[in-house]
Amino acid sequence: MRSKTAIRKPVGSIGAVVATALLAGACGGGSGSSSVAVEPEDGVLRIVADDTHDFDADAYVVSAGELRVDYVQSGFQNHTLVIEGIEDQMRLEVENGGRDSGTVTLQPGRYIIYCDVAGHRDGGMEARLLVE
Ligand SMILES: [Cu+2]
Repeated sequence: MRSKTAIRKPVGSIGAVVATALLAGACGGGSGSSSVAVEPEDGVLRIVADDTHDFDADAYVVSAGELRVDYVQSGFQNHTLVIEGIEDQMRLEVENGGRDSGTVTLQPGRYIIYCDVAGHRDGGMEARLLVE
């Protein structure tokens, strides 16, 4: 995990640029989401879903402890967001351009986030969540 320091903390600008770039490129379609790790901005981790059954990044990097997640659907379909193994702690649900947010408390480790709508995870709707 120590090698992660290079993309640590200048909270704000880097994440904003990455998120903007990902949104701008979101029409590329398919499973080709960026492998860039996205970090929270101002303590809020923003995750965007669309109608390609994919999240806006392959990996999200956050600090241990309480995390606020803001989940946005830029398309129309119904999607959820849960964390594997602790699905009971937080379940966000969006559709039709909407958003949902929630808070979860995380121990350090490697997690998988996914959408639990039938067939979506099998279609590639999962991503890594690294908690440092
Ligand atoms: Cu989904």
